[in-house]
Amino acid sequence: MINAKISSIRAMEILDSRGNPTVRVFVELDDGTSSVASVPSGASTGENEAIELRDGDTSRYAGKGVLQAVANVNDQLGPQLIGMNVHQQPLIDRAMVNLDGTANKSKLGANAILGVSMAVARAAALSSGIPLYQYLGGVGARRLTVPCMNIINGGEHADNNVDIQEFMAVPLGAPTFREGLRYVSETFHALKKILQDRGLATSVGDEGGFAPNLSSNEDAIETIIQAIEKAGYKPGVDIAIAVDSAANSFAVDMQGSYDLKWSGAGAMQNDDLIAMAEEWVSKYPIILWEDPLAEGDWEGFQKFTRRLGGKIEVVGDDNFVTNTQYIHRGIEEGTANSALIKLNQIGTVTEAIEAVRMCRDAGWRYFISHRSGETEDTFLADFAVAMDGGHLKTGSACRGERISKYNRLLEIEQELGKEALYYWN
Ligand code: 2PG
Ligand code: MG
Repeated sequence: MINAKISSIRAMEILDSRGNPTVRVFVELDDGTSSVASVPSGASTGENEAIELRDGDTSRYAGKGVLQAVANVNDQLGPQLIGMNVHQQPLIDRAMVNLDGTANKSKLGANAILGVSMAVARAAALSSGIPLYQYLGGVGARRLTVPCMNIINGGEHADNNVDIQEFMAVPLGAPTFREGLRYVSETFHALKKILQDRGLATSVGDEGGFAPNLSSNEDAIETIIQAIEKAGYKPGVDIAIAVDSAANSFAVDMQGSYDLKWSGAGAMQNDDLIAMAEEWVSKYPIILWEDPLAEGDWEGFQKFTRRLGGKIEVVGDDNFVTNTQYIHRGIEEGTANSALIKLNQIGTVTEAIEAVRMCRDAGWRYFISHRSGETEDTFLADFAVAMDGGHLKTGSACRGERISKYNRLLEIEQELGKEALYYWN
């Protein structure tokens, strides 16, 4: 119904994929529609992310409880929003931002605010009788996303000796999303076999990628290339590679000094990391590199982009934190040519859309992303199609909280039928 009004907003504490508490929000409308949304949570976070409110009460979940955030939804956000037209997403999100009143949502919590924001968007879509991707993206939203599947995990997401956090297989040569997902899932299984044959661990990290101890960071790339071939695909043609260094996690001072501590490669300056990346990009079919340097190393990032930005997508995550203030600086300074988009880094659906708009207007790309701590909520899949960016990362072909997004994308593609688009650009 076009004028449906919010009649109830309630929250509860649930668990995320790491077994840590997170917020789930239920919204009801006066036309009988009800919706639910759950909030993700990161591990390798940027300094300027919107604040995830945690109770700090060490007698529960080692201080990670979210009962205060839940109470903030029930007692503060809900009462403020009841009676509002559910279709006025920007107005609703603005009202929450104003009620919080801080620059980083630290008073009410970005987890509280985002839960409401997502549940409101979903309720509006349900009430209108149109799919969420179309509600958020309009009737032209029909481009599926290339799934950048994170098949080797390292850094803060695993307990192995790999410094680089994510190595992703990117099925850019597939004709459809469904086929792309098959290409990289088969590669994931081929990789498992290769690791088994080498006597390496096939246990997985937080995002479902394997987390073996390897002889070096580069070994991860070479092993993935073997897996692509073993699965019957051509590296660089059918499947390319994307990397997220999450360099904050091995930065010494955030200003250009690094210590590749897990692999034992040791101290490096930003120039060394850039030289390493240049060598890899010349040798391997790498098409995207996220957070090659730490969030405070703006100069290093700029140098990296000058050297490699013409060849690959250079994505800022921890430095931009889905915040137009920092993305704007990045655009001005040529820090990157793409921004990672994570809903909970900024805390409302409207502001995440603003970040996407800023990227588009600047001729940048944007890369839609899950968090390492996720739930079974599939909001991200619809959001990615709505934003029309063409690629997303949502983990490996393993772990239900990752698969739920892939399965939702399969549904969307099926629903769109012949009108579905799929391509890398
Ligand atoms: C990242 C993310 C998601 P986290 O660094 O890009 O893959 O990890 O959610 O731990 O910040
Ligand atoms: Mg990242």
